[in-house]
Amino acid sequence: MTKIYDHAQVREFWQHVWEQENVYELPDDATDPTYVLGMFPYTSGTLHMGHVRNYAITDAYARYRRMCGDAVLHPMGWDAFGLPAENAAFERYTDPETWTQSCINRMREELQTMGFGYDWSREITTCEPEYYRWNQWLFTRLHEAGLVEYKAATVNWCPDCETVLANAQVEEHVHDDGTTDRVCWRCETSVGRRDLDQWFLSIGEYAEELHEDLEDLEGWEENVREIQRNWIGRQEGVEISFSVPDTDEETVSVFTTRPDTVYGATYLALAPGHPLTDELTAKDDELTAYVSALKEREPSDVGAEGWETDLEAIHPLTGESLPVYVGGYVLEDVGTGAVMGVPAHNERDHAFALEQELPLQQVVEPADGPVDISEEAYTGEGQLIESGPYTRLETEAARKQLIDEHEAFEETVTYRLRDWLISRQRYWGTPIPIVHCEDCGRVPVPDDQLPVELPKFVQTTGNPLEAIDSFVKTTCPECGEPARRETDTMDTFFDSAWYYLRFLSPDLEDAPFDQELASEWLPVDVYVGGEEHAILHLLYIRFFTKALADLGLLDCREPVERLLTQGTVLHSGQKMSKSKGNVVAPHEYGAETTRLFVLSAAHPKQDFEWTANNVGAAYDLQQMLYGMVTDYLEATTIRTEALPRDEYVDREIDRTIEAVTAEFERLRFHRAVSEIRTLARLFRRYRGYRTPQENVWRRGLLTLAALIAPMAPYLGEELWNKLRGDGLVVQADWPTPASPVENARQERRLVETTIDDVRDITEVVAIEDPHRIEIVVAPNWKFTAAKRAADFEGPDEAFLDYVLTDELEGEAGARAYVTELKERRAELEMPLGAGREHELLDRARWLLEDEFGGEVVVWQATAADELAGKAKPGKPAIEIE
Ligand code: ANZ
Ligand code: ZN
Repeated sequence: MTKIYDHAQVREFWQHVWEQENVYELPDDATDPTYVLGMFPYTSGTLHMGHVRNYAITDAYARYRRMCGDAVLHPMGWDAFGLPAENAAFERYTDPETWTQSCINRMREELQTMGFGYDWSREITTCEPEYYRWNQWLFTRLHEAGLVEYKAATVNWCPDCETVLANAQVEEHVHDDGTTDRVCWRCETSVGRRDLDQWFLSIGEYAEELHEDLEDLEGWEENVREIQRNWIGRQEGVEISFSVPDTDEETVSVFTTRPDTVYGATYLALAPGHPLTDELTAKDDELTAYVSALKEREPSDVGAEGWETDLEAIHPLTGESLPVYVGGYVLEDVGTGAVMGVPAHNERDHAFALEQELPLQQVVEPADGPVDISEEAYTGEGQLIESGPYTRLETEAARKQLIDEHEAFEETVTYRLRDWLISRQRYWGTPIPIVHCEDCGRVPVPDDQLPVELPKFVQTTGNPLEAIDSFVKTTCPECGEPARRETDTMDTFFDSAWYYLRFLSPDLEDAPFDQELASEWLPVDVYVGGEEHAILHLLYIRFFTKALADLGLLDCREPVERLLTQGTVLHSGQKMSKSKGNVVAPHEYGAETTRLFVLSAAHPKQDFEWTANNVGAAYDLQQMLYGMVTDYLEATTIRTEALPRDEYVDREIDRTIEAVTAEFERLRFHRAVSEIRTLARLFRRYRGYRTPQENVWRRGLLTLAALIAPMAPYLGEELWNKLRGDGLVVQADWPTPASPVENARQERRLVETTIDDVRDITEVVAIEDPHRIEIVVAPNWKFTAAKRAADFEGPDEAFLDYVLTDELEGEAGARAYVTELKERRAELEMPLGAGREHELLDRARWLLEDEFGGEVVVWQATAADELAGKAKPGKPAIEIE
């Protein structure tokens, strides 16, 4: 029998068996399955280490829950639309569909090689009309619900590719003279800004709920919730309205978080895109040119540039007139798009005022005395000065009073979250199901005409859809006259915002998902993916869930109960990536070794470094387990009667089961692997020491096979099969302890510290070959004292009186021991008991004999013994000769 395990030789066999037995398929009538989901991959054509890590986690958890008896939904699909497929098609003279399909086939095979157990009967592919028709259907429902808007937006535009670019597709180019340029990632042409009519989803309407519900997402890591909170950017503040004579609106509202500084306002500034700015540009060509130049630039580059208008604003409290500017630093989509300038107390206003030579008016003084605001704004709290009737009030109190006393002050909440721009001027996405008709306007395509299918691809610059007449030219669904089809396609984040629902009923033909199943099977129990999705995807999926709930399609309002964002796999200190040339392919070290390694390397949230050494350790563990099983099968001498050391090893099996189970629940697979490794090493010693006992030996090996199976499934099956000859480990029950393990940790600690102590002593006194080691358990009275001490809950002063009973006081050294207990009070735990300690140490005797040689005896001290003074509960005395 060969003792080297090679998963490549057994892989196909087990895959075949799993398929025959249908072990991963979840029937539609399953009740309340555990839904385990990994973020489905973009179809780039190859699996990278980030995928392997992500899917190794979900697979291990799914397999574990299945062995625990749950019905498990663990599906896989393809995020198959997106610009790179168009580029790849362009370079390879093919079309995006053919290209994507070949990528999918490659990746599916890679996933199968890795041994991931998916319910492939539920596979979904977002670029197929069967899927994207439901994107269109959902778009239409959102449109009906008033959550879709068509409006002008300033976007990045590449004149050469003739398309909008996402911010992430704009690169910074540094010229030789140090100046920089924003260029297209594909053709390096300078990117401009353009105002274009675009489709938006009104995610802003859900800003409050998206913010509020983060509080209850206890299964999400706090850092992800915090990132979302910042992105939503909820801010409480006040709108103050200033009247601005000689304008259409007659007033301008500003948003501020510091209404208490209102007496320090020395000007008003409008964003370049503010409606009042528009009103002015209509009458002033010079201003128009100035404003459109400003809009071309990043607001952060604009510094303190501005334009003084002829308007004046009336201060609502003093009646003074203030100049009105168009300010490059004022953001159109923050607050109201207008600010009151308080240069003395706001840094950006300060810079603007210096540049524009506007006055500084200090109105807040810090508690510890006057400050000089000529160089720098004072932005802290304090006491009001020069503020009319509010002078001398604390800033906080002033804010309350101003809001209470003036109608021009209105409390409000603003959000940083912007509406979601879903238009892309690209081919490889879901066509937005709208027809532009001269008479009827923008008409949604009726449901019975969905899907609007993508026409055959053509090679062209710009958006291929615009070049395909047969696609563009259509008739209006309302009036039947000739009309134009919308040529924008959807952002692919739309596809992934609801894909988790499609897995419930992937073949359903009359709805995007089965509502009954949804109400029973959702939310997703565990969702795992890259931390880079903390904002966009994870916000969109939450938004969709809430919007669909409001449409009456869903009855849950959060998609994911427990979220894990896994860390990055590094190589030479950097994220593995093609462009850095530091990629290790998943199969380079063997698929199963790789998945076991990525699970064992670190806490799933932590980044870790790929090193060949550590991969070797994962390989060695597999070989060790395999070798142990073949060795067992070949063993000829067998012992049946049980000795104390067998009890010890048996108990270690229970402890390991308990520990591994807890680590699986916490998704801490690295700890699970190290528990398994520890037990395997113990078994190797047990076997090497003297003939093992048949039942314990066999139970240990079967347990190891079951515990490793979710992480190394081929190996798990091999071991299981060799040991049992029938049945599958994927379908086996998760092991449970044979006896209760409530004190397991404490017991293990007793044995470990005792062995450590023996080791220390032999080193300190340099005894190479001890011929006798005595382990002496503390006398009974010390256990009595330690128990009373652990029980006691009163104040420190009463401790001695309570613990030191009359009876105990009779023992020599009792007062000193109880005093010591009092000092360690915070860390005391209930002792195991003298009898139990004795029993445990006796069972562990063989470990000492094995390590140190000689004879080992364990006995309990009585009060009279010399060693009684040294021995304590949890810490026996040790005597070595
Ligand atoms: C007056 C004021 C006085 C402000 C003061 C601050 C301090 P932060 O600073 O992050 O809390 N603001 C409002 N709308 C803006 C816009 N559209 N573009 C740029 N800035 C804008 O954000 C709130 C502050 O940002 C607001 O409070 C406003 O300046 C500025 F001593 O108003 B403040
Ligand atoms: Zn029409």
